[in-house]
Amino acid sequence: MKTALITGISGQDGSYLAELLLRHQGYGNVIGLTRRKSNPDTVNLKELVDHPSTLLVEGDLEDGGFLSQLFSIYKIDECYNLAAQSFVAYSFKNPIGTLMANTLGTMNLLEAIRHHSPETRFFQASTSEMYGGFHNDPMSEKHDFHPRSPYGTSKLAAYWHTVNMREAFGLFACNGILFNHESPRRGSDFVTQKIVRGAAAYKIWKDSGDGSEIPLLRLGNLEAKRDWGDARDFVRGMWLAIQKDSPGDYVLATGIARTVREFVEIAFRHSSIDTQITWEGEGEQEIGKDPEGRTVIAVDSQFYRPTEVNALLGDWTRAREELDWKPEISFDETVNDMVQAALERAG
Ligand code: NAP
Ligand code: G4F
Repeated sequence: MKTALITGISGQDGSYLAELLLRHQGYGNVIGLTRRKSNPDTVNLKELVDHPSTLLVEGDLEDGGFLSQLFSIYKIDECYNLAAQSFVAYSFKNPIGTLMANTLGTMNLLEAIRHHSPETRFFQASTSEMYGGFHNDPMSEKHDFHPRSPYGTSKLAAYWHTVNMREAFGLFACNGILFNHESPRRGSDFVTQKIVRGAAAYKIWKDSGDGSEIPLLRLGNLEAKRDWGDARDFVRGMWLAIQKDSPGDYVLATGIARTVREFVEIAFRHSSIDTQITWEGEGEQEIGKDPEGRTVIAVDSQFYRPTEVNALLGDWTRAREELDWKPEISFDETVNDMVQAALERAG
């Protein structure tokens, strides 16, 4: 039975991937890399902490010596590198920290594999942010990269390092070029989670009728377009990529893009919230109102980015043809699950 190492197991993708490997693919062991916290938040790890085949190991991707030790002690068949400083907006505030985790961290892992466990198969969580949004047609593995944030540049270096380790030393090292993917486990800073939690807070405020101040959802660029898939589909694609006879790089996407504005309208229209948003004003003055004319959404320039990726749309033909992968969870199901989870959390 196989042993997998998942970095970033406490994150959205890491936790779903661990559950997939243990529940559906019969892995003997999943080793999860976690960082020590003074107040551990194991919400994503609920099903994993007590699982007899899960081993949570405390450590940091930036500690190359620790990673080498890990690969010397355990026989690891597959390594999924999902750990990252993954928030694009924060990468402008902390570019060096972002590079340390995302680029140096990936290089540390690949060095540990190269020197201590060259048979380990390696999957790198690369990103559609590497494209920068300059292409008008759906982006495939053949399109050029032009990152627009320190996050994007850090991930691009890690992408090419992964390719180089494959070409230079014959490692089984593959990249998933992942377009945005969401779920109830999405981190609270990302726009979709912010929106569904905002919608849930509005609904609870409306139902309470207690005369308190209406919760205001502050957002940045409403026109940005993203190709939003579901994390539970994407972790299956990661697993399929590492099962191939030979390593390759694969776009995982849905091929449908929507604006942030559309996401807001859809989330608030959800049957549990049942609110039609109408818009007034323009740019930084724009607001969204509920049917009673109350301001529910305000555009706030603090959420604009110094450089924006305006639109991302993926072409996942190669993943369909070579991995037999396809997105199975519809956009509506993802939004529905996220709204329900946000309501439960807020309630
Ligand atoms: P996430 O929820 O933000 O999780 C990131 C994980 O990385 C967390 O477990 C975090 O640990 C861990 N981490 C951060 N820095 C670390 C370090 N220096 N050492 C060890 N662990 C560290 O991210 P996600 O949405 O699951 O995404 C998974 C991967 O896919 C990331 O690499 C991301 O960049 C990439 N990606 C995601 C998307 C998407 O739409 N979700 C799209 C393209 C690419 P803590 O819990 O301690 O913070
Ligand atoms: O949800 P976001 O922060 O995700 P973003 O920047 O697309 O990055 C995510 O997807 C990447 C793949 O393409 C991953 F590599 C990365 O790790 C991460 O998972 O923002 C989406 C869009 C942006 O255009 C942003 O400017 O929403 C816009 N936006 C508008 N208002 C906002 C907000 N984003 C955030 N986070 N918060 C806002 O209030």
